[in-house]
Amino acid sequence: MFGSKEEFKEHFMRRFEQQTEEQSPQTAYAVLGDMLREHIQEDWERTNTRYAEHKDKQLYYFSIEFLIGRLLGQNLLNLACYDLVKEGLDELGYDLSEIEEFEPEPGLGNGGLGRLAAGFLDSLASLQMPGHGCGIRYKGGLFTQHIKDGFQTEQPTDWIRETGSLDVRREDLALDIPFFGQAGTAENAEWVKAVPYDMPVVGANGRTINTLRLWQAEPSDRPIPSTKTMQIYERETAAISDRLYPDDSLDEGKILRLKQQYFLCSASIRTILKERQFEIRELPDRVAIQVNDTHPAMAVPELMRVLLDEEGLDWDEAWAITTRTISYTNHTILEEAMEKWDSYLIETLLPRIYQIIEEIDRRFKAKLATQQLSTHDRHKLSIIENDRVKMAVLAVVGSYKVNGVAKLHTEILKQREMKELHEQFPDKFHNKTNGISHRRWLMKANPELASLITESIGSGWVTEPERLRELDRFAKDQSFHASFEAVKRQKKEQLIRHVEHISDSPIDPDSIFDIHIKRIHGYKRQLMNILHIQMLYDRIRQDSSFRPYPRTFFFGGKAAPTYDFAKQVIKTINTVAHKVNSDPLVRQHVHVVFVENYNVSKAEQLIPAANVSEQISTASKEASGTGNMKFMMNGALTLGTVDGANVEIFEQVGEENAFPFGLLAEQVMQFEKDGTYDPQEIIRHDPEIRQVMAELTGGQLTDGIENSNYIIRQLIDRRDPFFVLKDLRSYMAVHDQMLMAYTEQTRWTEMAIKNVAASGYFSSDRTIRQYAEEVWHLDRRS
Ligand code: 9GP
Repeated sequence: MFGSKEEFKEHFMRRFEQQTEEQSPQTAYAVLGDMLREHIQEDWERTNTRYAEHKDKQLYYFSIEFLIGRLLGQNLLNLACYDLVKEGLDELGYDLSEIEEFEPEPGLGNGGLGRLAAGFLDSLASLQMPGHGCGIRYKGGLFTQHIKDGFQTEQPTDWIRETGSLDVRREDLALDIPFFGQAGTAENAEWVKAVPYDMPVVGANGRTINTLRLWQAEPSDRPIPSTKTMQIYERETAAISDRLYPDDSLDEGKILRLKQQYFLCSASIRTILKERQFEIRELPDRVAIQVNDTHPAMAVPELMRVLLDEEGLDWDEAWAITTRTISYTNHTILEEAMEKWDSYLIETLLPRIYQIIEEIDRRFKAKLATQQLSTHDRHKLSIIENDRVKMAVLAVVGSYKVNGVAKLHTEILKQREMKELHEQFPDKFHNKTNGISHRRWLMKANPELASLITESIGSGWVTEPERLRELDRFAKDQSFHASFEAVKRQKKEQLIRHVEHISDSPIDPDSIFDIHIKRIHGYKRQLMNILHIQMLYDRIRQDSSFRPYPRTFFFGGKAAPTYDFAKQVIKTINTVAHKVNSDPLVRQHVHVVFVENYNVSKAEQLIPAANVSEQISTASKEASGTGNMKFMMNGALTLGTVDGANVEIFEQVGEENAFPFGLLAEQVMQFEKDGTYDPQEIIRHDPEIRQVMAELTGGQLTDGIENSNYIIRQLIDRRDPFFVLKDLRSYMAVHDQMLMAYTEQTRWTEMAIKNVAASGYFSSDRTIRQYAEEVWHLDRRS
C-alpha cells in the first residue's frame, strides 16, 4: 500500500493530525480505513475497466449471508503491507491489534454458509477471477450473545459505522422493487427502494478488487398504497434489511423473509442486466449466477420475469437462457431447512412471480407426464405440492448445475434426498467439496505458524496451498517439532489472555485444548459432549484410580432465538461447567469454558490454540462443515464422526492421524428407516449413561428446570433423533484413545504436523478453481 514504512508513517500522521477527534486508537482505525479506501479506489476501478474491456464472463454469487469478519487486518494482509503498517504504527506508539479491535464485526451471517460465501469472495479476488457477491446490508447483523445465569440472552448488534468503513453507497444504482399489487402491471404495488452499498473485496497482492454488493431497503418516492399509513410502510420497509433470518413462525415473518429473498434477487438481477454491454441472448456466456442454498432461488422466476416481461423474449428462449445462467448449491438435507413457502403467500406478495412458478411447474409436470412414475416420485418432483412451493425443487429445475458441498453429502443428495430429481437430470449433479480461506485461517489467524511453515518450505504454499504437503518432510524432524510445539503453546497462551476474564478458575496451558465451536444445534451434538463431561465428573469422583490427563473443553456458539432445545443445551453446558470448575478435585482434570458471543474474531483466537477439534455431528446430517478444515490447518486433530467433509479430512490425512468414531451415515439412515433404535434400551443396559440420565431428569444439569425440559423430551419422547445416547459409548472410547495418544508427545506432534501438511486441499482456492472451470467457465486473467 505504501512504498516504505517512512512513507506510511508520514501519510498516516498527516491524516491523523487533521482529525478533530481525540487522537485515540479509534480515530486511528478511522484514519487507516480512509487511507485504505483511497488506496484501493484506483485498483478497484481498474479491475472493473479490465473486466469490461476484456468482456470477461462475470460470476455473481447470490447469498442471504456473507460472514465477512473484520476486514482491516485481512485487507492489509492481502495488500501485502500488514507488517509494514504494524511496524510503522508501533514506532508511532500504536498497536495495530488494538486498532483492529475497534472494527465492529459485520455479523452478516449465521455460520458456515455465510463464512463460505465470504471465503469464496476472498479466493475469487485472490485468483484474479471476476466474481462478486450480492447480499443484503442488514442493519443489525446476527445478535450479540451474552450469557446470564447460564442462559443465552440476545442483544441487537449494531455494526454499521460512518467512519473507517470501506463500503460506498451507490445512489446512482438505486432502483424500486414492487411488492403486492397486480400481476404483470404492478398496479397498486407497494414499492421499496433498493440502494446498493459496494464493498471492495481485496484479492491477495491487491491486483484484483472485486465487489460485494449489499442492498439496503429504503422508502421509495412513489405513492404508497392507500391501505397503509406512512408509518407502517416505513417500518415494514426498514425491516427488509434490518436483520438476518427474522422469526418466520407466523405469516408476518414469512412475508418478511420472502420479501428479503425477492428484494435481493430482483435488485441484483435487474442491475446486472441494466449494466450489461451485450445482447440478452449472450447472457449465459457473459454471466453466471450461483444461488447459495435455496434462499436466493427466487432468482429463477425473477430472471424469467425480466426476460419475458422486460426483454420481450418468448418462454422457451427465456427458459433456455435462465437454465444456462443459474446454478445452485445445496447446503443441507435437514428437513426444517428445506424451504417451502405457502403458495398463497407468494401469490399475494409476488403475484407475477407466482404465475411464473406455476408455469414452470406446469411445464415440468407436462414433461414428466409421458414417463412411468410412481405417485411418490411425482410428489418428489413437484415444485408446487399441497399448496406449497418447494424452493429446492424449483432451484434444481431452474439450474444447469446443482452441487452438494462434500462427497458424502452429494451422494446422499443423489441417492436419497434428491434421488428422483437426480434421475431426471443426472448430468446436473456434481460435488464441490467446500474450502476455507487459508489467508484468513492460517496467515491472518496464525502468523506464527505461517512464518514457521515459510521458513521451512518456502512461501510457495501461500499461492499454492496444496504445497503444504511439503511439510510432511518435517513430520519427524525434532527441531521442527520443538518450533511447532512452541507455536501451539504461544497460541494457547494468547487464547488464555483473551478468555481468562470469563473463566472462574485459571486455565492450564498444559492441558489439552479440546474445542467445540459452531452453531448450537441438535445434530451438532454439543449435548453429547457435555454429557460426556458430566460422566467424567462422575467417574473422577467415584473412582479414585481414574485421574485423566487434564483437558480444557471450550464451547462456543449461538442458538437461534426461537430454538428452545438449543438454548437449554447452552444452559446445561454452563451448569455443568460451573459444577466441574468449582470442584477442587475434578477441576485438576477437567475444565469447561463457554466462550460467549462466538463469532469470526473469536474463532480466529480459538482455532489456532486447539489440540482437538470436535466434529461430532450425527453422521449424514452435517453437509460439510468448514470449522473442521480450519482446525486441521492449524494442527488440531479431528475427533469426529464419519460425516460431511470429515470423511475427506480422514482420507487426506489418514485415519491413523485422526480419531473417527460413531455410527456411519448408512447406519443412521437405516435406523431412521426401520425405527428400531430405542434409547431406553441403552439407558437400561449402561449404568454410566443411566446415571447421567438420572442427573438430567433430576434437574441437576440444568439448575432444576424440569417442566420445560426440552432435552429429556428429545432424548426420550422423541427417541433421540440425533443418536446422542447411541454414539455416547464410542465417543467415550475415542476420547480415551485420544488421551493415550496425547501422552506420547512426539507421536502427537507428528500427527499434528501431518494434519497441517494435508490441509492444503481444503483451501477455498481449490474449490473456487473447480467451480470456475467446471461450472462457471470463468477465464483466469493475470
Ligand atoms: O450445515 C451446513 C454446513 O455443513 C456447511 O459446511 C455449510 C457450508 O456449506 O452450510 C451449512 N448449511 C447451512 O447453514 C444451511 O443450509
